[in-house]
Amino acid sequence: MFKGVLFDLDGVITDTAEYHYLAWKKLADDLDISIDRQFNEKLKGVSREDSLRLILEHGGREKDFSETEFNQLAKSKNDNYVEMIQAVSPKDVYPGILELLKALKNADIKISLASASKNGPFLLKQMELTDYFDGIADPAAVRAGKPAPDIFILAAEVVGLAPNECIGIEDAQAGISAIKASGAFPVGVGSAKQLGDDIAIVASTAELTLNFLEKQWSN
Ligand code: B16
Ligand code: MG
Repeated sequence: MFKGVLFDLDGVITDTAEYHYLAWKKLADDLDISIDRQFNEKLKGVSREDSLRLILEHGGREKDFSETEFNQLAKSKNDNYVEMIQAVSPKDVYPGILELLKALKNADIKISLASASKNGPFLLKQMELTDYFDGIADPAAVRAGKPAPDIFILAAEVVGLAPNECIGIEDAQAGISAIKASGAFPVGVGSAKQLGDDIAIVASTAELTLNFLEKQWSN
């Protein structure tokens, strides 16, 4: 039996992806770079700085900004994003997630956060989920972001486990690659087309029950 579950946040616990998109879209518009929802798929699970790099490359403007300007652009996107997420509340928790967290707690299975977002702790607080988490991996403390395994390795470590004792849940391609590379057992939220046909996938978080996870683990 698995001893821990490592949760991605954006796209698994709640839908903040739309706010990230709107905040990046505003920044891109200001820079005369055109991005759409399809391009945004590439930014899911990717760190703030790497996302900005991808957007600037997409617009052919990767050489146009000094380091200070780059950092200002990243800050301006985040300021805008943080303003949007003040409205996040317990109502925004995806279906089935609260029930799953309760079931995991009852079964004495460790719960850890493996989000690339530096706003993760604030979002958990807004959704009143902080107390369910035994540990939170600090994305600022890892060298390489997803698809590198670091954040999942750290998420397991902060709850005293090895990745291969844990299930990792992700909605992004980069995140599934990170889980696989860490040695944890991947479960995807989304479609096989996006995430690959070689892993367990649910179309909705409502399907993420303890029973479902146990079945996948023992298969
Ligand atoms: P922040 P996750 C990721 O969260 C998002 O999917 C990604 O779009 C975002 O750029 C990244 O967090 C960094 O977020 O700017 O708030 O630090 O999916 O890993 O929970
Ligand atoms: Mg995600």
